[in-house]
Amino acid sequence: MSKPEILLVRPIMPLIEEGLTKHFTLHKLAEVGDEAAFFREVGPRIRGVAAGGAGKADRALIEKLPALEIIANFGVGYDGIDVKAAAERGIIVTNTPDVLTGEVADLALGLLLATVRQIPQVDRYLRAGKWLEKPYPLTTTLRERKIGILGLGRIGKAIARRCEAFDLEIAYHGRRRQDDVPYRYYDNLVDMARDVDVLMVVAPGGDATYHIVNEEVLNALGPNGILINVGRGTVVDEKALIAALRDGRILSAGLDVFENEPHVPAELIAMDHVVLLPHVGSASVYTRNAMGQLVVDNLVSWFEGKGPKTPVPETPWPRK
Ligand code: NAP
Ligand code: 8YV
Repeated sequence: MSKPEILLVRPIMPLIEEGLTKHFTLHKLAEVGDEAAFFREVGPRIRGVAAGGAGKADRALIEKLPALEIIANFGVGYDGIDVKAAAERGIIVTNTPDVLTGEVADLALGLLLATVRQIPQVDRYLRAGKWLEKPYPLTTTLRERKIGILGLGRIGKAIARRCEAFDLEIAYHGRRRQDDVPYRYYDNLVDMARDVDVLMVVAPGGDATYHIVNEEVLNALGPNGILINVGRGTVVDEKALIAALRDGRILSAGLDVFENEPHVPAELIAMDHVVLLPHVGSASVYTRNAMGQLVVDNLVSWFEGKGPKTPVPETPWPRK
């Protein structure tokens, strides 16, 4: 029997490519010259897609693949997949939850500490020889700060556990109260922002969260407030954030994600009171390998008839 045919939307880590090659016939969209001819001739045979990061699977792509059964996303956030278009066709979408939770939570705490104590700025100061002239100015502190977590899911809870060890008072906002957590719930994001002085964003992207951290939320966070975003760039209105940072309406920000990655606004790059990371929350060899293996395992399991390992809630398995 011939191997199932899989489409790689973008170049993907070697571990995934090698893992998939053992089981499937791979087609790489990035290496296709004439895409129209490819979709006409090969498209009808494609049964699986591996996507993630810049490799999006939108409705237009899904519509070109009439035999598509499964889209395996590299990443827990799947805002790059048109999950509605997939669900309408009964196509399963999988993501990579849990295996990256601790790594991203570690990075979130690192970014919080780096932002509060200005660790990258202090490093730059030493390297520039300025310590020889005078000590670095005193910084703000994490002591006595309250943290509000926007998106108390798997990663949000792992961040909260780490914040407990730092003696931070913790609150959260999401669409619903969670009865099994000891933290204060806010059903209104502006109210939470007013009561905390660190807003930690770890919510998914997509239409429902687009720009929910807006000017009103940032003003409520206030002049001592710090915004950390490890969720998705689209959750924060980046223009409003730049204005709030420029005008001193919030103190600073630590950002791992941006609205239009990998493009970061020049205004942010020019600011010395922000810490900017190139979307590295899960970016260790250990964790990226685990994510990659889960992409392979989902596709292999599906085509062995054992169902997907980690389907997203919108395309449950067994189907409802
Ligand atoms: P998760 O377990 O699904 O948690 C997501 C949380 O967001 C849930 O608690 C949910 O609570 C909340 N949420 C969802 N929609 C919301 C809305 N419209 N308004 C307010 N809250 C909302 O996901 P996870 O595994 O923790 O991952 C979270 C996100 O982190 C991913 O989607 C991804 O975007 C991001 N991420 C970033 C990196 C990085 O490298 N920086 C790495 C991994 C993940 P309710 O259901 O109660 O609303
Ligand atoms: C990845 C992420 O860097 O899992 C996610 O949602 O944002 C990160 O772990 C990304 O998805 C892979 O490009």
